[in-house]
Amino acid sequence: MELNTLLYEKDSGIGVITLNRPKTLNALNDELIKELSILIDNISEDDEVQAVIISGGDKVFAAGGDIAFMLNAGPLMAEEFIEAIRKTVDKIDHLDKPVIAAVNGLALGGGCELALACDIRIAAEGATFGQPEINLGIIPGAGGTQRLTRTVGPGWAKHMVMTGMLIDTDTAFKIGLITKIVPKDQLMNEAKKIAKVLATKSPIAMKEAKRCINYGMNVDLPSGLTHEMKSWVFLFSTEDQKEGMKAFLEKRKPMFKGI
Ligand code: CO8
Repeated sequence: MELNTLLYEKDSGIGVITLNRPKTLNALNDELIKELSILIDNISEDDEVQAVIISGGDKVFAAGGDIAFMLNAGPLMAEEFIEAIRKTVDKIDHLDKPVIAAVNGLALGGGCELALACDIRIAAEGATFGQPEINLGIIPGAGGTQRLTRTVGPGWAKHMVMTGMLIDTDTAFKIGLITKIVPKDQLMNEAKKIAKVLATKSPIAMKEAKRCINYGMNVDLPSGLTHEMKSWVFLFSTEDQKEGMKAFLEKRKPMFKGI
């Protein structure tokens, strides 16, 4: 697949996607969203990939939706654009493989929303997060009022979305937007280290864990617990469950096959 706005490499079961529109600080336009959508579909089908990292390279994660592209949009074009973005961001959220956002520099607007759709977010020292759409006369449209609220709670989500304030890594860590802060030159190493840990687990248990947590955020507790119980029972029909428990008792590392 030829890519103009993204870079993609595969290394030992880990797919690394890099946003690549440096002149606009990786602003997200329709071409990037289309390419990301197709790439996620391909990754979903690729059994060799067991964990995914999304980064924006050394300087910036993404400064948000492309403002120049959106300037003259009317409601119809805005709807078309945001639907494509929403479907793509949802694909990441629903991907049956774990996704890590490795954030360097700015993750603003759609950039922050893209990171929010990932399962694990880590950031380099000096990174900045925010939903500054209110300053442009709009609101977040790719999950910023929803995933952000579910991640950090309504207090911080309202503070960020309504004031448009930007927050540093210490604050992002404190409110649970990210789970790790690392030195700038260690960001990709750390992301790969986490991805490698994820890649050693049973892909089928990983898939169920992600599904249960995502499902549980959108339903009441009894429904979430029922869903979890069904997943738990289902895993006892897999070879990976037998292998995981057998390996523990035999004091060796499990060899999971995802079946
Ligand atoms: N869109 C288009 N171009 C951008 C964007 C952007 N979001 N951000 C920066 N650029 C461009 C600038 O226009 C500039 O271009 P040029 O060199 O041609 O003048 C270049 O990138 C460098 O930017 P600056 O000169 O402004 O760099 P600074 O370091 O001075 O400032 C900032 C960096 C603080 C990031 C500043 O550029 C800024 O405030 N950018 C806008 C941030 C913003 O408001 N983001 C939200 C956008 S709206 C949005 O995301 C909603 C979209 C919903 C879709 C979700 C998609 C997943």
